Amino acid sequence: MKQLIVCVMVALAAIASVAQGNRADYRVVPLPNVINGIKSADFKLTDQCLVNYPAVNRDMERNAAMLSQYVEELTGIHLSTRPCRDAKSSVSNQDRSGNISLLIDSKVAGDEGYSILVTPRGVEISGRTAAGVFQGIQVLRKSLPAGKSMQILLPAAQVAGTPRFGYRGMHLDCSRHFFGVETVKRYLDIMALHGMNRLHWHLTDDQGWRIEIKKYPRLAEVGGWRNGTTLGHNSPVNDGIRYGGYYTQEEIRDIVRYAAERYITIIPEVDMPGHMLGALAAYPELGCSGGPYEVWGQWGVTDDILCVGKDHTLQFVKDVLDEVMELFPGEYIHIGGDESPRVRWQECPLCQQRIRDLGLKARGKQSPEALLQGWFTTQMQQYLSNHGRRIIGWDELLGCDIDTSATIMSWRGAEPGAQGALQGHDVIMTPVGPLYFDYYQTDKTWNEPTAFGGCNTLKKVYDFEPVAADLPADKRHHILGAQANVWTEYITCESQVQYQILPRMAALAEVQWLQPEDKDYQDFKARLPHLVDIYKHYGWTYRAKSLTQEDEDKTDN
Ligand code: TNX
Repeated sequence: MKQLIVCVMVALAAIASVAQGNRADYRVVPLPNVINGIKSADFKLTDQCLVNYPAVNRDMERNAAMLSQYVEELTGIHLSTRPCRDAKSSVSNQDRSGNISLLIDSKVAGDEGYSILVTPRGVEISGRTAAGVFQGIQVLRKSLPAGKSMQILLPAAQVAGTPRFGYRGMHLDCSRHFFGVETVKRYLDIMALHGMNRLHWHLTDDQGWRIEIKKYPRLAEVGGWRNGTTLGHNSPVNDGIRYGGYYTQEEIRDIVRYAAERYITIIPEVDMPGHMLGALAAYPELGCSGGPYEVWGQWGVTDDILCVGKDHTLQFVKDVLDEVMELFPGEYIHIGGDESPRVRWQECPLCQQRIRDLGLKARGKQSPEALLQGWFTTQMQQYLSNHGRRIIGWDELLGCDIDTSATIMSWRGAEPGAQGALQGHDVIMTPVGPLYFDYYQTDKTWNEPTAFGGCNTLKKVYDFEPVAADLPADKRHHILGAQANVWTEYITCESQVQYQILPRMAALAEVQWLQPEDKDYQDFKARLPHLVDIYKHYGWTYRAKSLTQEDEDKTDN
């Protein structure tokens, strides 16, 4: 009897939840450009619905499987997928009825634009490309109420969007702390949910070399391990615990594939000629003094960098780049170029000989050594360009006399980026303020996990404008987009990574997708809790205090 009563109560509760209406809400983050309600009945999403896709299209087949997986993860409703083949290799009207259909439609605006049409008869998610359809899938996914249900009502509407910027990035430093394959994949999942499409993967640095290079096995085996890590902000205390790890080439291929399935391109960074202690520890002959060197257990900038007076060093870098290019098919390779002190070069007979051979003479603010870095960078740029690739470098490269085919990542503020654009460089905006997500998200730091410093609040991220107001019209196209950087000196585990990025990634997503006139912080804050429900549903860590009004920092006002 008792059991029967419980069953009846459970059944009543289920009916009540459907009766209340488990309704989708298309006002997601980032906000679609168009949400036009249609006066008509809702579409009922149940496990009777199929996800149709054009049979001949492999990408659309995967999109369909992904949509089905998302819906099931969020709501428990299982949708089968179905390949369709009408005369135009698409989905016939008859097949569309009662179902969700994924469609390629050349009329949808933008390479990654999407259009969603919901009527009582069916749901259509269209894009000019499969990547656009995937963005539409993310919007539909985010519109669903998270939690078990039997039926979800989708209000009849036309919803559409196209991103403002083509480059919508996140960065992850896996050198200072190492994050395994599953963590990187989850990072990509989080990016996909936020409509982002570029992962800048920082793979090498003074504190650890993290990518297997077959020709130089010691890079990972020796350069991938340090004997201990300083505690706190370079305190005199070192934990003395051997720390490290690296990705095998097979793991990298797996991650690159996983990203591509989510329409995310990975841009690997091999930082040079500075931030190279990992490599120097493995192959000391690559440095000016010949070593010995140790993989660093502290943070900061070391004077020990690659010796570019030796031809051997150049050959080494080219060999490494050969393997990197094989692993990463995207157009861009990031070659760093930041924080590269030149004191070793000033003292190194081989580097000085190179300067003389090249006839490099101080020019204005540029020392011969700065020009030597420019020469080195240009060598690598040309090497990559001969292989059909382009370089990205940190904004220090602007002082090194490199040509405008290099794309500049503006990190020491937004001004270097604007300067770079004026000179004709393409630019990606990643200024420390407010796009360093390793910085604190509040000025009340006492209850926060240790961070690098700074104060990049949710609101500051939201208010960031990548294109300087006074940038001339004919230079504005050089600003390709924006990216947040996640340096991991003080970020030791996955939940801390997630805490630093969520919900700031949501604010960045609106910077990347919306036109400035369409942004509205209060409206964003009202839409954010639903996205956070999805974070919770997936068990991701986020900074809950950023959701409440009370926590807004005085620095915001
Ligand atoms: C500067 S951004 C660096 C990194 C540090 C970061 C800490 C850049 C090109 N270099 O090496 O990890 O600051 O926020």
